[in-house]
Amino acid sequence: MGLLSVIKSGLSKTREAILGELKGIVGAGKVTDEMLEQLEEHLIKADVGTEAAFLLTDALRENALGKSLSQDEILKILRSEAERLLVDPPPFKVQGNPHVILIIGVNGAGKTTTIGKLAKRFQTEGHKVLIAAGDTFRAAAIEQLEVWAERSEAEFVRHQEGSDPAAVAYDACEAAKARGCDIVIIDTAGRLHNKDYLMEELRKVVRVMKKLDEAYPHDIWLVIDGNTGQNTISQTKIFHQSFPLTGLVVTKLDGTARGGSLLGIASALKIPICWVGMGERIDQLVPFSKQEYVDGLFENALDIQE
Ligand SMILES: Nc1nc2c(ncn2[C@@H]2O[C@H](COP(=O)(O)OP(=O)(O)O)[C@@H](O)[C@H]2O)c(=O)[nH]1
Ligand SMILES: [Mg+2]
Repeated sequence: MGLLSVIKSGLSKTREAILGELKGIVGAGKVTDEMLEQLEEHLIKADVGTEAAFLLTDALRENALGKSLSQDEILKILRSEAERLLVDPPPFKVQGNPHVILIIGVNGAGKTTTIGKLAKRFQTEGHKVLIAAGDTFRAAAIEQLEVWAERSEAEFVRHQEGSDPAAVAYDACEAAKARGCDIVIIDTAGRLHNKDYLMEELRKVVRVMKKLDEAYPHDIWLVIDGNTGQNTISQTKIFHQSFPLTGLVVTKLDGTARGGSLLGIASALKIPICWVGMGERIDQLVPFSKQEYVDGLFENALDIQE
């Protein structure tokens, strides 16, 4: 499956949630205040977030209030406002030798799966990747990552179940140098942002790595489950206060009707969405692109390109 089809089919439920009812609201006669109110309410229900819903509706108010526009013209205005709310992430660049990426997030968000997908992608691009089992809580978590290491043909570092994740991270960075790897990706146990001891454990991981190189980790990516919708925003803010996040990964956009939440996330947080998970398979992680995302939501351009 090509990239565009992955995005388009992944967003199908979200597209249905946003466009289905929306087409019933707009495009029947003049754009009125009442219609705009209905639209705003609908967008909030579709989990676009209150701020983004307001901004989208407002763009229509400014451009179209009192005018008779076709449905397509209205969708075009919404589409370009949606695109304006989003930012493209900076392209990924290896900044260190090795470049170290720490992956964090709550339980079940998709961290381990994302690491497998990233490892595969980076390996395919010609990098030599090492992944490290920093989730030492359960043996199963270590084994799960080991399977992804095999699939992606990445190097793998693990300690025993119950060992100190900071020691795993430290060893991983050293091993990467010894084995000539240029990217290290470190898995961590799922943690709630409101559990202090777990946050402290993560701080230690960062602190210990910095003993090797002050620049480590170059990236801290928070993985969030796309099903969580707007609820993820407060969670992300708290993580961001403790750890300077350099990017977000939003997973499970394929199974959810709440993929519009990316608009809310982007307008509420100044953290780039770097990757999106569009399925469980190894090739179903795609770099976030605002244009492809918006095309996926509003159909049009994708149909032409395919
Ligand atoms: N449909 C779908 N499932 C995903 C995606 N990413 C992860 N998952 C699934 O979510 C579940 C939890 O993933 P896991 O990587 O173990 O989460 P972790 O606890 O954060 O490490 C697994 O069943 C994954 O297959 C995705 O993009 N789409
Ligand atoms: Mg995991």
